[in-house]
Amino acid sequence: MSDKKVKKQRDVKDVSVDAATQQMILKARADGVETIFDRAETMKACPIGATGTCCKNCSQGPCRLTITEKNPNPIGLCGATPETIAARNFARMVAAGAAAHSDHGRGVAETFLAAARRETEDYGIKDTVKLREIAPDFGVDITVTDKDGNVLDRDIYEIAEEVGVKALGQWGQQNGEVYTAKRAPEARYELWRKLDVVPRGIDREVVEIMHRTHMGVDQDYKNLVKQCTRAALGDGWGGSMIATDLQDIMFGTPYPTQGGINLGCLEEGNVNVIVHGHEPLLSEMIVVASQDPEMIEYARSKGAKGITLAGMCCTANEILQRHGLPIAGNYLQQELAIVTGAVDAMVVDVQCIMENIANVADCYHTKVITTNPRAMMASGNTTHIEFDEHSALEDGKKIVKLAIDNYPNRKAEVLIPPQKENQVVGFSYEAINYHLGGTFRGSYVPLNDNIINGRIRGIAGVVGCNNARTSHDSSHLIIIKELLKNDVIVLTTGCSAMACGKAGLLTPEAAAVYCGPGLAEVCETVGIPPVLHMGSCVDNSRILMAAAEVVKAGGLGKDISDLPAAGAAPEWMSEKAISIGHYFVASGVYTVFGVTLPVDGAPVFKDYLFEGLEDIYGGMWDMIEDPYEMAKSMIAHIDKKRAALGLDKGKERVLMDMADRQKLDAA
Ligand code: XCC
Repeated sequence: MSDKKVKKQRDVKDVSVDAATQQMILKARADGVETIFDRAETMKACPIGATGTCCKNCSQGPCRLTITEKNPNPIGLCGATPETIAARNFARMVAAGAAAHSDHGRGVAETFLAAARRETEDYGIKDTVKLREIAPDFGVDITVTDKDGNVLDRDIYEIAEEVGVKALGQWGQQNGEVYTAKRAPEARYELWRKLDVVPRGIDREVVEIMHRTHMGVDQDYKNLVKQCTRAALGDGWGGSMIATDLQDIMFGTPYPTQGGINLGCLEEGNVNVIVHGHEPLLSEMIVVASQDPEMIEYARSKGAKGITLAGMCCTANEILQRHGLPIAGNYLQQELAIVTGAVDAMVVDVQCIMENIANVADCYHTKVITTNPRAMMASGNTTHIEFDEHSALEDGKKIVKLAIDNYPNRKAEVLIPPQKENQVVGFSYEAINYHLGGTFRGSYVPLNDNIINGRIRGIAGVVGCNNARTSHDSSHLIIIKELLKNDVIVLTTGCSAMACGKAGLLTPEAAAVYCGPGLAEVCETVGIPPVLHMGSCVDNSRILMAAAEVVKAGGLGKDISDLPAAGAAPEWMSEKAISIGHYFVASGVYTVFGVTLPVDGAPVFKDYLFEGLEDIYGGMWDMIEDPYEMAKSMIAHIDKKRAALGLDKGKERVLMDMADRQKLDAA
C-alpha cells in the first residue's frame, strides 16, 4: 500500500465519466492504493517540456528555451532555435511511435513466416482470400502456369512463404519504396513521389530520424518534418498496414461480432485473466488455452466455476474483434481492474502497460506476468514467462495455469462494478464494403452516394488514447456525439473505440438516439452502428484503406485530401499517436489533437504544422482543448471540403448513377 499522502483529491465525477472507473477509484482510495489519477493531481507536467522547447540531446543542456518580450530569439548553447528543438522533439516522438507499431509488425511478419514454413503448429493461414488479395501488392504471383500452358492456382503455403519473405524484407530495405505505399490513391502516391517522401524501408526512416536529431545534424525544422513524413508513412502505409494484413491472414479478417465491455465483464466466481498490451500473437494462444477443457477442469478443481478471459488496451480490441471476448477496459482502467481484487493474472506484452500495475498488484493477489523480452518490469513482484512462437500454445497454457493456481490466493474483498455494455465491433474495411454493398456487389459506392446526397455530411476518424491530464473518456464522447448529431459518420479504433463501447455508441440502436436524421436513416437502412469500430491502433491502417476505397468509389474527388473527412485524437498520450497523426496529415487529412501538443514554445514550427502543411499535403495538424470546439472545427473542415466538391448546395436526394459521379469527378 502507498504511504504517500495524496494532498488533494478531485471529485471522481471530474476524473472520469465512466461509472465503473469512478467506483474503482473510490475503492483504490479506500484501500490506500495510489493510482495514476492521484499522481496526476500531485505531479504537474514540466512547463517547458510541455511547450516542446526543452532540449536534452547533448550533455551541455538540458537547454530550456522560452520566448519572452525581453528575449524574443532565445537559442540553446549550440545555437539551436526553439523551432529546431521543438521539431527535433516532435520527430523523436514520430520515430518512437513508428518504431513501436513497426516492431510489432516485424514480430507478426516473423511469426507469419514461421507459420508459412510450417515451423509452428500453433499458427496457420486462415484467411486465404485475403492472402491471395494482397500477394500481388508484394509482387507475389498467385497463379502458376503448368507445362501445358494451363493457369493454375498456386499453393497457399507457397504464396504465404513468399509474401512472408517479401514483407519481412520491408523493414531492412535500404532503397526503393515500401510496397504498400502504392495502395494510396494514385494522386496521393504521385504527390509523395514528387515530394520525395515515399518511405524507402521501414527501419531506415526511423533510424534516419534518430541520426538527424542527434546534436548538430538537421537544423532545419522543415527538413526534419519531411523526414517525419517518411517515417510516419512507413508506419501507417507500411509497418502497421503489413501487421494488420498478416494478422488478418493468420487469425481471420474481422467481421461484425458482439462482445461485452467494461469491468463488469469480470466474474467473481471465475478465474479472471486479463491480456493487456498489443500483439495478438500471444493473446490468440491464451484464448485457445483458456478454452481448453483440461484447463477449465483444472480451474474447477481449484474451486472456480470457469475461466473468464478479458482484454485491456489494444489486445482487447484484437481478441474482441476476432473472438467476441470481452474488454475489461481501456488504458486508464488497467490499475483499476486489479483494484477489483478479482483479477488472478494480468498478462502483458508491449506498449501502454503502466509500470505501476506491478505496485498495485502487490496490494492485492494479482500476478503480473510479463511475456516479451522487450518489455520486462523491475517494479513489484512480476513473473516473466517468455513467449515464443515456436512453443506458443504451451506457453499460453503455462500462463493460464499460473492464473488458475493463483485463484485461491484472493485476499482483499472482491468488488466488481456492475457496468457491462454490449457492442458490435469488427468493421474491417472489407466488412464495411460487404455491409454496404452485399456479397455480390460489395462496394463503397452507397457510402459515397449518401455523402453526395447529403444524408451523411462527412466521415470522421476519432481514435487514440486516454490521458490522465483530462477527464477519462469525456472528450471522446462529447466530440463523437457532436459529430453524430451533425450527420458525420465516425470510424474509431484503440481506446477511443472502448470509450464508445462503454457509452453504448457501438450498437445499431445508437443511431436513433444520437444521429441527425440523415445519418440515422442510413444506419437504420444498412443496420450498422453510427460509430464503426475498426480495431486496434495498428488497425488505423484500415481507416487509410477505407479512405482510399472511398476515393476509388468516385464522386468525391481524386485524393484523400478532397474528401469531406477529418481526424481526431482527443485524449492522446502516446508517441504512437503522434506517428499516427502525422501519417494522417501526410495522407491529406485535417487532424486535430486534444489535451496538449508540445509545439507552443516554437510558434514558427507550430504554424508550419498547423497551416504550412496544408499547402503541401492538403492535410494539417491542429490542437484544440475544448471538445465542443474540436467537433466544430472538424465539421467546418468537412463543410469546406463539401463546398470544394460542389456539394454544399441543397441537393435533391436522388441516387447517383455512374455518369453523375463522373460528372462530379470532372468538375
Ligand atoms: Fe495505448 Fe493501443 Fe493509446 Fe490506448 S489508444 S493508450 S496507444 S492502447 Ni492505441
